[in-house]
Order: sequence, then C-alpha cells, then structure tokens
Amino acid sequence: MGTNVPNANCGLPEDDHTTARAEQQDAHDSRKKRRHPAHGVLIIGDQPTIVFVTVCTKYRIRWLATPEVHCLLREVWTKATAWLVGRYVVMPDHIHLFAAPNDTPITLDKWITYWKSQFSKRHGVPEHRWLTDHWDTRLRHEESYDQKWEYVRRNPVRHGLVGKPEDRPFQGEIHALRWE
Ligand code: NI
Repeated sequence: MGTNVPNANCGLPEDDHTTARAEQQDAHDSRKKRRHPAHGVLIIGDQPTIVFVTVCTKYRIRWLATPEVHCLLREVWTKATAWLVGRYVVMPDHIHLFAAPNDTPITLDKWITYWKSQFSKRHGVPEHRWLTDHWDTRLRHEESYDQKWEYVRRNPVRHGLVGKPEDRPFQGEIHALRWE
C-alpha cells in the first residue's frame, strides 16, 4: 500500500494501479488526462462483452461502505437488468464492478445513470451524491475475467483499508457472467 495522498485517481495512491494496467489505469488515470472519462464500449456482434466499470462518489466522500448502502445497491442492481452486474467491490468512495449487456439496446451509460438515480431515490440521503460521470473499459478478449477480479478483489489491501472495520469494503457477485 502506498501513502494515502488524495489525488484525482478516485483518491487512490498513485502506486495503486501499477499492475494489471489495462482496466484499472484506464478507469482511474483517464480522469487525469482528459478531465472527463472516455466511454468507448462497443458491443460487437455475438461476442461476449464484459465491461469493467468504476463509479465514484461526488467529492470522493466516503459514504459507500455500509451494510445499508451495500444492501440497497444489490437490490437496485438486481432489478436494473438491462446490464447484468457480475462481481463487484464497494469501497468507501468508489465502486468497481463488472457488467455484461443483457440483450439490450440500453447503453452502458444510460444503465449506470438509471441505477444511480434509483439508488439515490430509495436511499434518500441528499448529501450522498454520485460523481456524474464514471469510467468504463471493455475487457479485451484475451483478458481473463477471473484474473481481473483477483486484481480488483485485492483493492482493499492496496487501499490500506485492511484492519479498519469502519472502512471495510463490501463485495460479492450478482450474476455469473459468461466469458467464453
Ligand atoms: Ni479502486
């Protein structure tokens, strides 16, 4: 784990994302270069698509890692089925998740906007806000979902959260995404 200097990378230390560069660095670093994330997710024919998504809280306020929020996120994701949430990690100020389109014309961006607003409506805490934008990147075909998950799953250790119960992340899987 590195020093916890807040920066533009979702509040992550710079050395957090020196391994498994593809999706994590796209997710976090594109913000520094562009100010706004690039959304380049294409769905190509019948090829299976898995997208790695990072969603942050507004001002990186740490309100996500509670049982209530985790439970509601799971409910909202379970109902918002245009895209299927696979494995995910809920950190205090950001979420990493994998998602796959569920035979849908609804874009990833619209789907994310939808579940964020559903969540906020039901959560009912006005000061708990989402960053408007998000980061997404499509896994390249030769990449392994399992390997990416292993990397993301270790996020809490790299974030230095281990041993701090109040910051303990929440993680799980809603749908088993097919990656064949
Ligand atoms: Ni992270």
